[in-house]
Amino acid sequence: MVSLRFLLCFLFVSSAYATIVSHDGRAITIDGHRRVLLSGSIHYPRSTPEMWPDLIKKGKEGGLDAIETYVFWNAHEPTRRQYDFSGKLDLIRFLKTIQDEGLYGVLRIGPYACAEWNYGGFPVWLHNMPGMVFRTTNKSFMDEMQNFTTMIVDMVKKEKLFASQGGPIILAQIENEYGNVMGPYGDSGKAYIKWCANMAQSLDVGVPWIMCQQNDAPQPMLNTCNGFYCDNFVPNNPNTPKMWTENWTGWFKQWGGKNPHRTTEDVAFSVARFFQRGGTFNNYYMYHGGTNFDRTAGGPYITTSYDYDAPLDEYGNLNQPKYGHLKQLHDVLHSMERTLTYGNISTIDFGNSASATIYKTEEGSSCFFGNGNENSDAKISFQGESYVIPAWSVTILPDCKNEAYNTAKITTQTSMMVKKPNEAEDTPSTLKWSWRPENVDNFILKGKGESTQTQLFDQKVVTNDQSDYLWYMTTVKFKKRDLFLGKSMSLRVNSTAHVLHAFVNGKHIGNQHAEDGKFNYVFEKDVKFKSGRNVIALLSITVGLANYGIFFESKPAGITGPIFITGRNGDETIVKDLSAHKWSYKTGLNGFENQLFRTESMSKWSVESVPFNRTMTWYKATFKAPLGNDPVVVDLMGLGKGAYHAEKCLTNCGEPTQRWYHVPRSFLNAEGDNTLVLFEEMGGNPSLVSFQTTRVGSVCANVYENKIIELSCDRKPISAIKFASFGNPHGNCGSFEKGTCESSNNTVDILTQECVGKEKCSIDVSTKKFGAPDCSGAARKLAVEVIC
Ligand SMILES: *[C@@H]1O[C@H](CO)[C@@H](O)[C@H](O)[C@H]1NC(C)=O
Ligand SMILES: *[C@@H]1O[C@H](CO)[C@@H](O)[C@H](O)[C@H]1NC(C)=O
Ligand SMILES: *[C@@H]1O[C@H](CO)[C@@H](O)[C@H](O)[C@H]1NC(C)=O
Ligand SMILES: *[C@@H]1O[C@H](CO)[C@@H](O)[C@H](O)[C@H]1NC(C)=O
Ligand SMILES: *[C@@H]1O[C@H](CO)[C@@H](O)[C@H](O)[C@H]1NC(C)=O
Ligand SMILES: *[C@@H]1O[C@H](CO)[C@@H](O)[C@H](O)[C@H]1NC(C)=O
Ligand SMILES: CC(=O)N[C@H]1CO[C@H](CO)[C@@H](O)[C@@H]1O
Repeated sequence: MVSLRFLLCFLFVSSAYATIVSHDGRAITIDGHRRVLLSGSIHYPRSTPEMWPDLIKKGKEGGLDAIETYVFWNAHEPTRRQYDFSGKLDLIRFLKTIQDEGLYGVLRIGPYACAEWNYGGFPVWLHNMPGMVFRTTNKSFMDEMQNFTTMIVDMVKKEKLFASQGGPIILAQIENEYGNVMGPYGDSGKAYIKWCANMAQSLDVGVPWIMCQQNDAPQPMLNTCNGFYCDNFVPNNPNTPKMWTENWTGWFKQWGGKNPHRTTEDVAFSVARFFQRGGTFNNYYMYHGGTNFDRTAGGPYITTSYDYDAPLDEYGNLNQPKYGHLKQLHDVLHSMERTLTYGNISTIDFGNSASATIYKTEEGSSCFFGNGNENSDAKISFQGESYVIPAWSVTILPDCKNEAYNTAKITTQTSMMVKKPNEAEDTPSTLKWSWRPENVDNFILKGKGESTQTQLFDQKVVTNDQSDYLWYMTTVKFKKRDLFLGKSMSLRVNSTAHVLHAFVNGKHIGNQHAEDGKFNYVFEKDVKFKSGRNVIALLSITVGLANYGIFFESKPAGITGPIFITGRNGDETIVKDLSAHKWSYKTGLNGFENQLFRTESMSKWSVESVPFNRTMTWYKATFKAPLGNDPVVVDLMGLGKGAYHAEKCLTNCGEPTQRWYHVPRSFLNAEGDNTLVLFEEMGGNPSLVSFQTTRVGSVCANVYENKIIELSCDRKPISAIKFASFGNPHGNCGSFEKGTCESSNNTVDILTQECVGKEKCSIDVSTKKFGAPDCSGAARKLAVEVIC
């Protein structure tokens, strides 16, 4: 008896703890069962540990099975062999939060991440090691990559977080999108991929490894697809299931660029199409994009906001209807898991890009009707019934009879987010500012730095990426009788500085940055030099290091020259080549060095005549945290850096490219004072800066009859019905208008009774409730807008 009980106990323990993850040509299998897996990317350092449980819970409620993340090497190992896993870098805590929510994890170790992350996740010290070449068979690189990868795997194993140990992680990734760039690496690239595969395999994690965008991924690595559409993707081995590791839910935003948007219908179409064509694993890139805190944005010129138009917005709010429409899709796909992963597949081609795919098992069949034509609806007949499939859509019929879902028909509410002013008590509506200049005299007047070289260096080499700022300074002497003195002379700088400010003899002569996706540009300004000693000071600023491309690690940043002084006396002449002059270097700004942003900083600030439109200026204000729990943003309207350029401007001209910055609640003292410190490089007006909260302002729906629609103000009561019409209303959320036919019932009254005062209400859109207006036989719909 005793031994039997012991045995049972042992069996229980082993089965409860270890999960066997494998795969065949159809799907990932978990404990022997083929699975339909829906996964979403949430990068832990792009939110805070306080936000993680809510984000992951919303992922689960949105129908996800798994959360995927990269691991960010340069964040964890900022200095060689000195590690940081604290706060939002606490990878283990993030993985345990996934586990606590009962979801699976997908761990993309890389350690190359790309991800619009500074330098693609590579540490800059790695670049500065002698003879270093990234992502090829360079021994120094391979040693460092193996060292970091092994350390991450060991940490995760120690906490028993791989599924093989009873943990949540079902898949791991080595390298990342290497197939997109590997051509120029030649045979070394091929050898490197083999080495990556062997190295990963030797780490013995007990779950499959994936290699995305890698057509020659050696077995047993699984090659997978990334892109906006992956329905035509074919894995490189019949035993590899069709997996989509990056389905882009939107796109990232760049300084000077417009707000990226990918429609809900198109995201849903691409996913449904992927499953129609035999896909079984899909990951949304991103499910929550979040924020590039600190100096983590990649580049150059990627914004701090990494919202990505994802199903959860930057602050963690539901981005509706995207979130809800995809949740319904996930529920339908999960309900068909068995037929999708075990059914025999057959297709019917109806022509004009319309097709049906039937998944058939002994127990029953499931169908997809796809219409890949962007302009015309398809009318098809299937097993004696006729169906209309709207243009560019997929209809899903779990029983091959009844339409359960169509990607183009949204029955989820649209939420309009609003920003509200800070309502904290005794907070004046405007902030009270003090200021001080950045102390630049040593540089612009004296040209004095920390080290001197007779060469122009790449910024990465000098700063080790410890700062975005690097001064390059030199002195030039002219004699009274110098030919060009007093005539038209100019300073010409070939620059790869992301932003350049130039000073001559203490005077700011101009600034410039690269345009139109180019890396380099020529800065040229007329300058009056004096006889005797002249000081040239160039401040080079990085705005995120390159994160993608062939040999991207060696793309220059900073002022790599050449630098000339030219003169005009008839034809242009080069008066002096300064490239091999004595250059004095200084990393960083005084304000950062003196930690002006620390509350305990002793530096003097002035409250007198706070300047506007002044370059290189620090501003400081204290404020109270906004009341309540809504996410907090600071509105940097009025500040100068990153504003749209007039010549390229289409919308929001003169406004900053990114106006609002997320300030997570955990950064704030809920009671007492908080301090905001700003550094304005270009010149701006801080009097327009304010703190706000963001929340749902109004909610809309626009659905055909015989559907049920739920309206919710996200845990706040619905306060009024702004618009409602049942018939053929038109327009969009915020601008609905009545059509030519409308129910005579008072639709607004009906909805007021059902919804106002409630946090959510469910409306049965039927003629029984709203009456049956005569819309000449066309389907009737309800358009409604409620105020939260
Ligand atoms: C690669 O790594 C080795 C270190 O083993 C180094 O000495 C070598 O010069 C590196 N660079 C290239 C281009 O091979
Ligand atoms: C990484 O390298 C250091 C030496 O720099 C060594 O002590 C450590 O054991 C290595 N870690 C792994 C996991 O190989
Ligand atoms: C699926 O295909 C196999 C092989 O052609 C066949 O033996 C089996 O009966 C089919 N199953 C169904 C449900 O049609
Ligand atoms: C300087 O930049 C200009 C314009 O980009 C380019 O034509 C020129 O070749 C550059 N000079 C050098 C030496 O790189
Ligand atoms: C700011 O200063 C620049 C030149 O220093 C000037 O061209 C610009 O008009 C000023 N802007 C405002 C808003 O005063
Ligand atoms: C709406 O109108 C229909 C018929 O026109 C009527 O039967 C129904 O009771 C009305 N409903 C309400 C709530 O007024
Ligand atoms: C493979 C793929 O779908 N690439 C797309 C990535 O996104 C860019 C920008 O939107 C598209 O132009 C590419 O076609």
